[in-house]
Amino acid sequence: MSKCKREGATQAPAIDLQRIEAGIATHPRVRERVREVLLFDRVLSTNQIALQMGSTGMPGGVLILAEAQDQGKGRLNRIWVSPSGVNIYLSVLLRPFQEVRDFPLFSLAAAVAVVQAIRATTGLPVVTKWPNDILLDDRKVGGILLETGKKSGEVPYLVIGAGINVNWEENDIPENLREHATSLKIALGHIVDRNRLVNEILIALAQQITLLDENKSDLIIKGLSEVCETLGKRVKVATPDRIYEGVAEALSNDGGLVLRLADKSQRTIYVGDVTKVILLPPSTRRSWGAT
Ligand code: BT5
Repeated sequence: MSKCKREGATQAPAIDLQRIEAGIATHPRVRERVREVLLFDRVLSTNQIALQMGSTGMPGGVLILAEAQDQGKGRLNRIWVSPSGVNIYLSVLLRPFQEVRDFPLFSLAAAVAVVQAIRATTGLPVVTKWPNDILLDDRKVGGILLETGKKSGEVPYLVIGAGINVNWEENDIPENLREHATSLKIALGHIVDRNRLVNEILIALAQQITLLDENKSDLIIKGLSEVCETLGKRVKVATPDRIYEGVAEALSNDGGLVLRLADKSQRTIYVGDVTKVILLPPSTRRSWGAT
């Protein structure tokens, strides 16, 4: 037992390759999608490994799992904090037949799948924040990172990465994240079986990808709209060029966030970070900072 382990803390069981493979084998739809699973103790980033495999011509259908990441990636070169033995870090390498312009739909499909899987495993009311956050009690419990690549003459590849804070203890979350991050265990008060959750994610992901293959992305958008806490809220969206403020009215059929701006015009945004706008009482509203 490690010296720094807190008294009374119960250790989460390790990720078990055999259990994950057995779970895959029992679901024909998952079996069709995932033909190989690789489990690592520690990697720089599961996405990076899957991207490397893609770049060397490896066929799709590989699932990479790791117990820890030293350089877990978020979007836009951000870091995904990835401590060992408590959370889920997974990446799936795919070679979809869809056009590259439709690849972003896979990120939405993954967000719906992760929400469904967490709800099915824990009953917790997790939601999404557009575009890729998984939230619980208004804090981030997971995130999705979609990356793509193409070697000339080959089918483009796509990597769906998901990080989920499963059994992270509150005291182990770095201070700068503590206010904004949580874990399933913190909410439930007990350990969650990561092996079961990984298998539930794969089942839900296979279902969502089947919808994409059947040209039913409208059902993914509908599913995402039902669990997307951003909709109906007054928000600020920081895009690479500027900040927009408006009411998040809907998701477009290609997964953009449709904003109603102050001048009543509509704008659909595809890349950005959302923050909610807290409406101040009318007396103070005039001094509210413009963007
Ligand atoms: C994401 O980025 O939310 C995508 C995270 C994807 C991580 C997975 S893990 C498996 C696979 N392999 C990888 O290398 N990555 C994927 P973004 O929306 O940019 O959010 C990043 C921000 O979330 C950071 O800047 C922090 O503020 C915060 N953050 C970092 N680690 C966190 C954590 N473990 N839990 C909650 N928030 C975190």
